[in-house]
Amino acid sequence: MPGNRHPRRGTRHIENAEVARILREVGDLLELGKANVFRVRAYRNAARTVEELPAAVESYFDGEKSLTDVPGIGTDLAGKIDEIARTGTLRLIRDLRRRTPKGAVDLMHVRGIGPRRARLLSTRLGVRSVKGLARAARQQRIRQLRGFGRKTEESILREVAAQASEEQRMSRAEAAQYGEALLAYMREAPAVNRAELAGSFRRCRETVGDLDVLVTTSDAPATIAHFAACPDASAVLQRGRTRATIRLHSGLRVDLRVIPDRSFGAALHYFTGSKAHNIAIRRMGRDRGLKLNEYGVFRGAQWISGRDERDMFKAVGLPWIPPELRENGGEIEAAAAGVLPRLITLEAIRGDLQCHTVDSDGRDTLADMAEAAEAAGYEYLAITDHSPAVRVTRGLDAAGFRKQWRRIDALNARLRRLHVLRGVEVDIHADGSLDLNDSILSGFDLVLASVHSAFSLSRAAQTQRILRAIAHRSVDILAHPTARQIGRRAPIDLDLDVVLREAVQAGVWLEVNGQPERLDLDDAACRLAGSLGAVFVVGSDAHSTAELRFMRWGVDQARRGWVDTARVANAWPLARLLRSRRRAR
Ligand code: DGT
Ligand code: CA
Ligand code: CA
Ligand code: ZN
Repeated sequence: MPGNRHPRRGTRHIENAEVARILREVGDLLELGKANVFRVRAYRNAARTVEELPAAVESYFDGEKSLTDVPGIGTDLAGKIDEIARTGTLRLIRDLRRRTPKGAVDLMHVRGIGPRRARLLSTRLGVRSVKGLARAARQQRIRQLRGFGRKTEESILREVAAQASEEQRMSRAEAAQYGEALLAYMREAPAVNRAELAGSFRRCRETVGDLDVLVTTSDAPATIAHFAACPDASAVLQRGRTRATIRLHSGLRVDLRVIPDRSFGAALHYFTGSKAHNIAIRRMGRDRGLKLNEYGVFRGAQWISGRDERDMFKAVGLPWIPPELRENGGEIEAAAAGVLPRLITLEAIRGDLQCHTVDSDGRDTLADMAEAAEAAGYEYLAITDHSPAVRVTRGLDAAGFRKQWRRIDALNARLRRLHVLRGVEVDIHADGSLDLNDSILSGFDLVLASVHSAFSLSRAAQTQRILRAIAHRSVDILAHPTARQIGRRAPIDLDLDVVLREAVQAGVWLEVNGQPERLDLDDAACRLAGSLGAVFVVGSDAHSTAELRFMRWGVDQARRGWVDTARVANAWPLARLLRSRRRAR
């Protein structure tokens, strides 16, 4: 990890995600205050940039490197970020909040409500929260406002209901920042021996409801006090002798349990869940005359084991089952039969097969991306810039790609350990045709095809569209196959079963995209594809060198989908990968 992670004196540690959250709130508040759009956008872009920094923000204030060297961050923003890092907040945000109608920021996060409507709802109807908004809609008060009709009111009610369920959950990538920081913080406490994250986070679910932290300690009261005093906590919701719950400024709740040393494995198993998995394992124990709980394995009143998580499985005659599989979805039967998959790991990944450069919508150059991939230990990297149809991203045309190939050749002559592949992410038109013609497509080492438009075609039309793309002989990989963006865009309506079967039949590999908001295919689709005999590719879809690390999230999602290392093309050596491509067969 480059850079110095030690905060300078006078700077408390703050997560990049927290800094980003504050910058985003400034953007929202400015927009509500009718500020200049460029100023609003500058804060939102800065939030994204901060999230992607390769090191903690405070490491940018100790001389060696400077935040102002980061594209998009000028001296003004750098000053603001410095203030956040020093004080945990911003004077500006306090001023803005004072001038903004209460609750308006929350209202703006309801789909269909922009700053103008949020202001009106807050000032005219006195709506102060999303709950209040739902109440006002049910009482049919919203339709009485000018510019709001009955239809708007109904759609607001639907959105609030839909968001109520998903908004409570945080994406895995964001939760990871808070969770890992909290673990480090808990491990600093003198009495703490072990600290681990359990729950849905350990099972690698794509979102988490809350975080579950387990610790063993020689001094439970001191450890609980340390937890409650966490600088990231906005409230202590519960506090007992062996457990406590806090809420972080981001809204994320964290449960802490203090565990006796000899029960650590039992508690880790219990609090990792899922509940359905736990119940099934406990039942197996009961059949053997054993009691299994969060303290251990018992025969009658006698404690037998539970120090190590393996003890829990051993007690019921099973090998250890990876947390990602623990959903009582067949993992217990597979373990009993000795046919658990050898799940793909980050270490097994030899290269990345999707990334973008400044030649389309990436933020770093071809050479930068290649050098970063080499530094990450990869053997190969496919550069897969967009084709022209993806207009917002300024894709490359045939001539542009030919020029890029010459630069790739020159790069390959220079690089020692990494081989750069000539790739492309070619757009699939609404009718299923591709955005580049065969004469250029045949010149690539690897062709990814994907959907970036016409998301709302009928199921039949959408399925035909993808089938037609798959039938195209130059397509090697179907990238982010459902085009969903978590919390923003539903998956396209597809007969996934038919599409996956056809892809497998044609020898088209299926991507598991590691962008935190994509994670596409998702876990269930991976499992289905795997059962049909699919070959997978895990890609970061990096748009900067920092985003090459998104491989991690793709691997996690693939693991949840039971993906075996042997079935992942980019875990193969380059020669095998090239030989096995659809076009080579
Ligand atoms: P989440 O937080 O909604 O993303 O999902 P989890 O799985 O982290 O659920 P959470 O935080 O409520 O509880 C953590 C784990 O504790 C859960 O996966 C299994 C275990 N657990 C919680 N309540 C029960 C229960 O009533 N019975 C059993 N057997 N296990 C439970
Ligand atoms: Ca949880
Ligand atoms: Ca919990
Ligand atoms: Zn894409």
